[in-house]
Amino acid sequence: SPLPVRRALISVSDKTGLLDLGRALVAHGAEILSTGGSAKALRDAGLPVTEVSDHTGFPEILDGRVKTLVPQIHGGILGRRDLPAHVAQMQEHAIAPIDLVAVNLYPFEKTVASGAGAEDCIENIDIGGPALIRAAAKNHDHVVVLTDTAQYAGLIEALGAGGSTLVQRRAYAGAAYARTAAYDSAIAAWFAQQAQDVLPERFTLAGQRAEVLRYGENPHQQAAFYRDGSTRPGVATAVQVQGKALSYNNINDTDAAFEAVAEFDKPAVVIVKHANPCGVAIGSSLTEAWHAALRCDPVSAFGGIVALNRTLDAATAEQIATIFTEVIVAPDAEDAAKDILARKKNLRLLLTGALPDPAAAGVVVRSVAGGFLAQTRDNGRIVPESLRVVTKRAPSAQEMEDLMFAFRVAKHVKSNAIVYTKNNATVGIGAGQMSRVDSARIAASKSGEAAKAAGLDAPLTHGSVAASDAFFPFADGLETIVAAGATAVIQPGGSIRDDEVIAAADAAGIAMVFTGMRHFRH
Ligand code: 93A
Repeated sequence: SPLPVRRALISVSDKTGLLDLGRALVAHGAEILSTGGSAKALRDAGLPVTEVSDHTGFPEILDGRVKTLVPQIHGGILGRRDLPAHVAQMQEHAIAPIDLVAVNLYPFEKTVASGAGAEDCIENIDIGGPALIRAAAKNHDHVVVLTDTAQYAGLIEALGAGGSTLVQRRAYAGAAYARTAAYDSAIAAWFAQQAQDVLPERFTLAGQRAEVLRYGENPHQQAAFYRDGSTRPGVATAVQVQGKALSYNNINDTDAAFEAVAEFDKPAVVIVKHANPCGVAIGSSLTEAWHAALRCDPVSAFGGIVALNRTLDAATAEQIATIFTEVIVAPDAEDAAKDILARKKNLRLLLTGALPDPAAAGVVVRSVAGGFLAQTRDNGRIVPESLRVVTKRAPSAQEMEDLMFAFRVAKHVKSNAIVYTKNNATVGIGAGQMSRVDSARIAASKSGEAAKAAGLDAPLTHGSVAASDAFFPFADGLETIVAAGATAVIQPGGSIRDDEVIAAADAAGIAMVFTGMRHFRH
């Protein structure tokens, strides 16, 4: 017979669907117990809720590390309602039965994916959540366990029919153990990766000379290209289909362009000059992305490196061939595209076979006088969940998407980097300036030039969003962006003058989010 819910425990990090679930439980007469953040969200929506700490008489302690790890809670979940001894013990210890547990865990996987530091990752290892889930799943004869927001609708429907069925509870219990197993294996994988000594005490650079280059950055410098055996798809492993030999600068720029374009899932084009993007766009097709990327700064794009994240098609090849381009790099190219480019004898076409994984770990090295610096690759990637809105106005869904794009581009622009984007394309890029406010100004004025070239009167930055690769030390950089007409800004935050910068954003009525992650690139 269907099992009703008299008492439910809700403790969720992902609050999606929380209120719907809460309302349905209350409507069917259930008492809701809940932890800090979840309880607040329910209470704010006007739903009656009892804090777990009030229920147990034991406060949340150790910064929330111990919230639900108490006998009143675990006894309430694990007690067998069909065993008189269990029922008696629960009564003796004033343990009230809990019939439903809805938990989703601290976002460990997302925290790792965002490139957060070890301390942050460890703090996001949920202990109480898996314990609740495993307890409820074990006692699924008497308790429903929900571990996925997608399960709420099914449970709400069941409540309407008098309660959950055993078949349903078993299915949820199985899903619960699958979830905690996946969660723990993600944690184990993270530890395994941490344990690798990527920067050993003795570091030997080894490579095979693949090519003696005509010269280095300048004609009076000698140069050679070495491969280190890495299989990462990119300039070192690519097949050159046609064109002159690559130069030192070509290789460096191609690497920058291809690493940048691999960041995007949608069809994307990155045009690079002197190791900086001068146009980046995503679109529904490569042709669309190409035109949008070119519009950003057509003057600089002359003699540039073009990277694409899809098989190069004939239509796009035809368009790229209309302007002078040094290198085109893509995972692959259609035969018809190759035929079109074959007419341009000097143009190099590089095919890599695949895209590199931007999130993959790796080590990058650069030399200084008397030694070299090594660091792990900047594989940090922000995710929407890691962003914090700091202004009175929150970005719209569209602005949020644009901000994510802009920040991802900024990661590949030399510091100080300011990137304005609009409609999934950069409209102004300020790179490599010694002051952030100069980068903001240059990017805005470049955008004005691009607008003029396109025959438009309004600067393309009007109604754009802007990304900064690092925090604004003063409000002036932010004010420059506001003056350029941007409506939303994304930046790491963390300046001692964040308050001033936020106040300037609020005064202008724009939205701003903090990423908590910096993307310096020097
Ligand atoms: O820090 S914990 O491991 N210790 C606990 O006792 C505990 N109880 C629930 N994490 C714990 N939780 C987790 O808190 C849940 O799994 C859920 O992800 C989160 C909900 O917290 P809040 O309701 O305060 O937002």
